Amino acid sequence: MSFLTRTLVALLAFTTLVSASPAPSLSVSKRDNSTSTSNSTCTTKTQRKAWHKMTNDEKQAYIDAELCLINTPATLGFAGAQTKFDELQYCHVWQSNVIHYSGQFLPWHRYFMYAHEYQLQTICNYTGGQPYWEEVLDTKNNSLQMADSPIFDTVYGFGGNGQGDDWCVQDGPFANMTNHLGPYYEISDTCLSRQFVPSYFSLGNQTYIDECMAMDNYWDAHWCWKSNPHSNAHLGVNGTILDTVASPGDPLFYLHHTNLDRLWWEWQAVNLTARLYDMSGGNTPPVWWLDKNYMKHITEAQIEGFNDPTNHTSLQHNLIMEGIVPNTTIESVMDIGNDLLCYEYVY
Ligand SMILES: [Cu+2]
Repeated sequence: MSFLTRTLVALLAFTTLVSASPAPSLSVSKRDNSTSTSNSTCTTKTQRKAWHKMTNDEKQAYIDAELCLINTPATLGFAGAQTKFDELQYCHVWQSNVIHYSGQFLPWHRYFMYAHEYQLQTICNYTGGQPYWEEVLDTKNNSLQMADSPIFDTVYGFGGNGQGDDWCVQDGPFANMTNHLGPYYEISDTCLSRQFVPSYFSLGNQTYIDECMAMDNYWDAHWCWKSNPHSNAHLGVNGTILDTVASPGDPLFYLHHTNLDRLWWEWQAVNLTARLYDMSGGNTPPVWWLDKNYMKHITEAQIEGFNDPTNHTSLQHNLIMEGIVPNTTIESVMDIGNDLLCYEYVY
């Protein structure tokens, strides 16, 4: 597949999500400012901050830790994975056919962000929390201010747009980095690429966030979150992060999905009684969707690994992390303030 073909395939996949977005609702729930959680004994929570509001020292510490993961040799023996950063990407590659278009979409990615944060802390001595990219700050008045975002700073950010025929990123801390996995399931060396499409970035604006906040059950909310607020950075940044299988090859992936996690948590926090453990959805995406995204068909072993016997996603559903962190259930990641996750979002 050529770069252009891959881009078109991925574009088609995300565009489907966008067009499948539910109709806007008129009522908007107010967010409960309390971030209190139930059954929690964790006391010192990891603080997750917006990149826009971090100090330069905090940003530098995160960038250094991410570069450390990128430069630390792999240990788990995954095919093609040369570094600890690659191992995380490998985990997403091989789970990609069950973690999108399914009930576990939000909880799996929540736990994946935790796994990344945990590795930064335990392997690379990072003492902060996983930052998030508060994308709505870059979409004021529905017009794109993406290129001006501090997220793309060439010193205290992730570098800017790609350049040249292959749209390789050539500035910033991750300039000329090599991905060893992808595109899709391939094992090959490629550059980190970005090819901004400014018009898509407005999908992260407040209108679309309000639309999702107005949903009153997990299925509707999850479908809404994964549509516009989720698609915005994948489509708008484009390149590596648009690859539905190998997207964690762009370090920005972790800031984008942590923002999505924050939005889901905000939605949960509006009504913890009803939403803290609200879960639903199917365990497996439709075959036509897998085919359209060039994803592998789901195996019996994968289905057995769910430990969730019907095709209705339950709290007992297993989240598979390939040994990077122990597998756990959806139930154990529903509350971000519990003993396992023990983090909070700082505004
Ligand atoms: Cu994903």
